[in-house]
Amino acid sequence: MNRYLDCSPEVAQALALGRPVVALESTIISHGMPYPQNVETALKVEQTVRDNGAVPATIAVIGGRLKAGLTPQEIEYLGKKGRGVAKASRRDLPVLVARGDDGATTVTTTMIIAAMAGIKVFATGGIGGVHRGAETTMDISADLEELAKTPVMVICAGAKSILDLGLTLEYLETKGVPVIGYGTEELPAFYTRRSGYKVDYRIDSPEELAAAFSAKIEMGLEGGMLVTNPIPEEFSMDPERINAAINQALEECNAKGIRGKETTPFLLARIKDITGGDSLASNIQLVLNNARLAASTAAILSKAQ
Ligand code: PSU
Ligand code: MN
Repeated sequence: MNRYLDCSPEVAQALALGRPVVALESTIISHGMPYPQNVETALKVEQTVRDNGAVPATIAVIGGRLKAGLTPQEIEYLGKKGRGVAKASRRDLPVLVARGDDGATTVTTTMIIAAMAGIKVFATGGIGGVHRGAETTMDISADLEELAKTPVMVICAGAKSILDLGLTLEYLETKGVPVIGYGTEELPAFYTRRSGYKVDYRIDSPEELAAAFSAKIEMGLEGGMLVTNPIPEEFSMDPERINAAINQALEECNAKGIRGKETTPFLLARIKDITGGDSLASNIQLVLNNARLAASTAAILSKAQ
């Protein structure tokens, strides 16, 4: 264990005993949803992980410490401070840690810290990817590089069409990251179950997810695995309505000249406002759905140890 990492007592004990643990990210808390729904959701996601037989490890940087497992007070702090907490990607960790600052961890840094702690499964909402127009902006999320490098299974609801989904899949193919559809052959598009793009493989059970991930690790192939789990039908949104909101948010983003790490949080917040909060309700449900699958998969992986 490295000297910058603090596992909570519960997470440390579960890992020492080989019990299932599921990593959860904190950018979704500080930057992905408004207060107080962000805190309520983060606590509900933790409870869902517990109800399905695993220990939740919400990950963040607090006072320069890499934290795996937060107290409810720490979750409240990150949620209330919201965008006042730095969005921390791989490049941000050295200075944040050296200065003793706080950071909300993205998919990238949650994977990094999960791997340091020895956590294999991570549930979230959506991942970053290749942005539309990346051929000129070069805006490609560090999440894709991390999936190529770090051995963590990331369970998400696909990617939002704020991204170029086709280029995102091409990038993952180049980097050797398996893209799995859970119960589907089609890449889900976060708010909707369909995108028109195919995943690499369809897998229908947590057992098979665990087996594929174990095979990858045991063969010494570096990097993670991306599991895309479609939003439950009853919570999915009308594709025309959500795509109109996404297009409007993208136009505003371009008109305002927003760039770099601000792009994704800006788009997420605008989509929520334009849809009058309906997208937030869907967002919460898909995260809970991913937490359930992650807990079941982590339970199988820990039995196989
Ligand atoms: N996409 C979502 N919800 C999110 C994010 C992305 O649908 O909350 C967050 C995640 O933390 C992800 C990060 O890792 O945004 C990607 O940011 P960027 O595009 O700047 O790499
Ligand atoms: Mn970016």
